Amino acid sequence: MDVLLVVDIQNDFLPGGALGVPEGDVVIPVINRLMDRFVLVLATQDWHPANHGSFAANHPNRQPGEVIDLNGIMQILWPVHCVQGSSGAAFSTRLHTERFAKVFQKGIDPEIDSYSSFFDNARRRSTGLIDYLRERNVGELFICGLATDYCVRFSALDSIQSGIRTSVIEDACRGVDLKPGDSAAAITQMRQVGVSIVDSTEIVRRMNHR
Ligand code: VGL
Ligand code: ZN
Repeated sequence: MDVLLVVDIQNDFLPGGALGVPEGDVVIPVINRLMDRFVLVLATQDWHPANHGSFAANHPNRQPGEVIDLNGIMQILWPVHCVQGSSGAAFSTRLHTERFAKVFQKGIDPEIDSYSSFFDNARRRSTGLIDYLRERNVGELFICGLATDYCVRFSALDSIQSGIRTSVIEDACRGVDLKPGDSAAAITQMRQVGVSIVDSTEIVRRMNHR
């Protein structure tokens, strides 16, 4: 079975949000259209406690964008975002969330960040997504959402590494681009390890002909 994974379409990642991704909102109608084409749609939600170690505000004299060592792992510091239960952590109301069969939350442990939908950044704790996909005999995983250079990228890399056929729907993703070109580099890296980079129109067309 083909599965669509919708990554982090939360208010804080949309323009005007705490960690607003440029043009992040334009992917919402694209994703709504895509969801019509999949029998199984899954989602992820960045879901941090207020004391999360990835927040610059939780480290004295640190600013967003700076890099620190967080329990042995390189950590980019972010503005406070996606705090559990806050409106910023909620999915956009424009998104057809009623199509989500299950939501996998990540970034819950204050000691470690989790960009990937599968594992935390130290690959210690699983979100349960890999078992869920294997139990349902996933054929191919199609990934879309925010942000291309973080959660989409690390999810696609873990998916491929787990032996799952993986596509990233490029026009249904947008990146943070902390450094200009980060998203383009992420696309190149994903392609190099065997991720198919596809366009939503291609998917919608392909599925129409089955
Ligand atoms: C993300 C930065 C921090 C993402 C999450 O969803 O790509 N980026 N937390
Ligand atoms: Zn986060």
